[in-house]
Amino acid sequence: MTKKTRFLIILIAILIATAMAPVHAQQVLWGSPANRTSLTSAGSGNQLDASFTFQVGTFFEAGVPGWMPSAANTAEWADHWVAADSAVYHETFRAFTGSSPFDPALAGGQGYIWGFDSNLAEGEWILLTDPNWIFPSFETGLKFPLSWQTSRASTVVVGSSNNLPDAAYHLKTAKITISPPPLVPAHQWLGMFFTTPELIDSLIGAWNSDADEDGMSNLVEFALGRLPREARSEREPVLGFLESGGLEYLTLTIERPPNANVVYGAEVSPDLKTWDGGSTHVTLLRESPTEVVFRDNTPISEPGNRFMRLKVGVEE
Ligand SMILES: [Ca+2]
Repeated sequence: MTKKTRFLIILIAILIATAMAPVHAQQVLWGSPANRTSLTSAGSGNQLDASFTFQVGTFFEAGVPGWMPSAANTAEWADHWVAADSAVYHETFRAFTGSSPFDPALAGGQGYIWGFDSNLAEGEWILLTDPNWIFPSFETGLKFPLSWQTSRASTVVVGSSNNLPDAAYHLKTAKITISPPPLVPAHQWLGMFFTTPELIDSLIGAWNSDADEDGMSNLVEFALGRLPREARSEREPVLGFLESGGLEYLTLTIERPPNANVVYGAEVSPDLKTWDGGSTHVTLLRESPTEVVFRDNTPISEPGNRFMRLKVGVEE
């Protein structure tokens, strides 16, 4: 009896358009003070970690900034939100920091800092703002950066904050239900993990480079909700089997981050040479904000081997 070979290959596809930021425009430096304890709603001992993303941005209504978020309308936030910059929570420094380039579309908008657990369809959030946080207009003529720090925020829409030096925590997220997290734009995700010189280094910060040498490109790490600079064996695609009508088929299950604008596909092959995709060869069994499952249309009980591979695409 011939032993069936099951194999998985990661394939990448990239669609990228780049935009140049205007020179000399006013930046916003934003973040939180270092070495302060920040917690989830579970409280003491449950510190924020690298699964938390923070964004600076504003809420739009009918094409212009101005929509008002509240604890009562969290389900609508993601639809109104435009992120100017994204940052990952740094576990060692217990803080996050970012630099948002000037964007004329946001000029005059109320600035917010939104923190959220980026791999959950609904999870732990915090949203802070301050009356002084207004996205700059180029016309102001100011060239020096603005500074928006969570320690200076006067309003916390969900979650809580505390600035006393001996407080038990600085930031504390709140449990949010039935509300999707915001998208993390692909180029902002790269900027969360790589410096500007690294982004143009083809061995480190390019989409098809593998900075942590774990066998997955940065693009695949983005598509799977993994950390591109830490070779942790988590959130890997899983090959499985499904019995249907007395026949057994290969399946491929992807745990997807709910806030990445990624297109997922699967291809199948009898020999690792010829690959076929599309509905003739592969069935999309299930798709949810946190999972995608594909099935090979050819049963593994037929003569020969069957292989499946994941194909991901991202448009910037
Ligand atoms: Ca990698």
